[in-house]
Amino acid sequence: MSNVKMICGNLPNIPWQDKPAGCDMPLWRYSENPVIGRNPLPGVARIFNSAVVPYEGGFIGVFRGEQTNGVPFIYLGRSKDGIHWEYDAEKIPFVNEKGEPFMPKYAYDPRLVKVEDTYYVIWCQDFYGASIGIAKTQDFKTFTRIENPFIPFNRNAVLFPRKIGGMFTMLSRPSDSGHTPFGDIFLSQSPDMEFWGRHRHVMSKGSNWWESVKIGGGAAPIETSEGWLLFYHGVTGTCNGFVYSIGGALLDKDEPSRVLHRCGTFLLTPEEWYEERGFVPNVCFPCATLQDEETGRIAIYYGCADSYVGMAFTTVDEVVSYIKAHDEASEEDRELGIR
Ligand code: BMA
Repeated sequence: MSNVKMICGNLPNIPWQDKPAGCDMPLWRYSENPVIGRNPLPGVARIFNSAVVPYEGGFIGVFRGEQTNGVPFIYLGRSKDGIHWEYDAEKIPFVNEKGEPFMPKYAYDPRLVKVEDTYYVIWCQDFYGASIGIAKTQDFKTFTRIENPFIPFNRNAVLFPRKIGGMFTMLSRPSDSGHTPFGDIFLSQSPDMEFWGRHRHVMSKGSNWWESVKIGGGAAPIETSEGWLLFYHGVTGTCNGFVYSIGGALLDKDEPSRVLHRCGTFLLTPEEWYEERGFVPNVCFPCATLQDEETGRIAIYYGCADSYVGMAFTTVDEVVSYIKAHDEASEEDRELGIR
């Protein structure tokens, strides 16, 4: 039993490995990483930055597949254990509300979040500039696109797993047309997943060096007795390019644009060959977690070097106490975020 309670239901078959002896960080990597290697299916050179949920006693996921023509798209995968995956050969066939084919030009960095009885796939796509696309499904057979939530430019949209104050709630990072040289996390709400407003600022790119260039939502926040636990990515710039690390924060339960605690150090940063070496070196990009209320276990899925998928583990007690012990939330982070 954990001291900090997650409100997420039990998942006894969560993928899991105990913390190795000698590890003094709050997250530890799966010893068999990466769990998805190169050329995972015909026509797809790399899978990374992908999201999974429990489904029908096993797991299902939406995977960023970089096709051999270089264009990213989203593929559906299924797994019995959350570690070994089988993919549909074809891209997810998105349709519009009339049931007609409606494919984005490209789609990347998908998240997958269940709210009430519906699963939402959220991704980055072209909407006369980079922005966010969303589709809903209840059976993982029909994926119906709904209205794009934001005008360009925007990235890293992450939906909360339940309505807050009766509203769907989403994090995102307004951005520019390129490889954004700036970026804070904002929050928006909607009564119906169509009209988005009540925009709030959540967190600024850090004064901490490891996240000094930009930050972006990662996995769907996990509801805990200490607030919403958010794993996000923080980016720094070096003379050899960006470095993406995983950070952690706790957001207020009822007003999640207020940051309660924000870890001043990264939770995980590129160290292993599959994180440091690849199509884009030095990238750890979290997109999903699985969690088990009973044991407090959390499994994190993260993209590695834009080439692989890796997994890392922690417990809610361990990560929450680490975030609190290294809390460096600023006054601005703690505000409601409206001016
Ligand atoms: C970001 C996104 C991610 C990618 C990262 C590193 O802007 O495009 O998909 O993992 O850059 O290349």
